[in-house]
Amino acid sequence: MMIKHINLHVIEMPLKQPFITHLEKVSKRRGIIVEVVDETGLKGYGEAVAFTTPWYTEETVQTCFHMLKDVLVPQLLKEMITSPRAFHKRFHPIRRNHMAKAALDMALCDLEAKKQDIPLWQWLGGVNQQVPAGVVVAADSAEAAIIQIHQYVDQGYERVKIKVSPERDIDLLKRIRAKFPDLDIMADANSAYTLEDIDKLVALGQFNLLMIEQPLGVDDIVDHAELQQKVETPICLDESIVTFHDAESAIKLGACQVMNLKIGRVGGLLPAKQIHDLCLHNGIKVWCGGMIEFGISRAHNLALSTLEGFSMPGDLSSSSRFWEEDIITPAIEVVNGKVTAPMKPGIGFDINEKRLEEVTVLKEKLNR
Ligand code: OSB
Ligand code: MG
Repeated sequence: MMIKHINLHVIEMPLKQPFITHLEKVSKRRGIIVEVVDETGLKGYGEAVAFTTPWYTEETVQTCFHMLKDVLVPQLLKEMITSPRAFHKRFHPIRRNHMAKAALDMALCDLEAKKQDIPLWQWLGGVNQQVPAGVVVAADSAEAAIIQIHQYVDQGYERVKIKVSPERDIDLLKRIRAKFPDLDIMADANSAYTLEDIDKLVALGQFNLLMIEQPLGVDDIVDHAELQQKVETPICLDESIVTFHDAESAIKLGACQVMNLKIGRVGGLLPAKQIHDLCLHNGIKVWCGGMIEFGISRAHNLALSTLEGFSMPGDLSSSSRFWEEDIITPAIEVVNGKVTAPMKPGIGFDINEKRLEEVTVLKEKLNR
């Protein structure tokens, strides 16, 4: 197999409602769809999940576009790299830029599974075809959050994640818990606290949360280990886990009981699977995190979430949670609280070509 060309589609879509955290208000989403085409015409798809500004990690749409167009894709085409494993081996010396790398990793994994004529989730070694769905509420008031949660509970979601910060936590959770006493709720702080806030973090124990995600520094592991000694609520790490070594360090120090795995943050499906295997071996629970992404990345999240260690609902919601119309067909749909991984080869979803065209703001075709 040879790769003939690679298309980069920069796309942009408005969100149905703004996604509000203490760091950023996201009202429209830009991203890059990577389309790898081989000589037989088979196509593999990936997505770069960085935002337009570096509020979540240091990468942006622009840095991903640059890395893909000027660094990764030309080398890949020149050296005729086709397998995901060879890709990671070749680009290991290139530092970070995980979301750019992950976009190509996803596309190559999709292509490889299609070549073998099997679903991506089976190619990865997945076992659970039905994946429990969870949804994130990132509203600007308790009233708005409660209205959204009612809708999501009606739609069958099995877990709700609430964005919190020192300015908006105890009172918000008190009001939500009063309305939903038995709901599986977790909180995500996106690094809004420090160890100085210990009293507040201990107080979160009263809400019977499944976990608190990334309470402390984005690159911290040591303070989280200290915090986990002092709070009842299980700690989940998101931003802090970028490499396999980070995961090893977190486990060694007891910094968390749970990890959020995001394909983009860790540099691809293969690295995500390696961290998954490590967690499974060490009794750390994992679930798949979302990036307000489009259907391509969500389809990859779905495939990853079928692995044995994904024992709790991730940020896996219907396409309609964020989008009027997604770029894949069929759209991702939560039915009875679950999403079913498709039996078609590769990611198992087709491109909604008309919609992709409609939302593309820039297209770059890169040839051998
Ligand atoms: O911290 O998990 C996060 C979205 C963008 C950036 C960071 C995070 C999120 C989410 C997931 O919370 C939202 C989703 O895609 O469902
Ligand atoms: Mg998070």
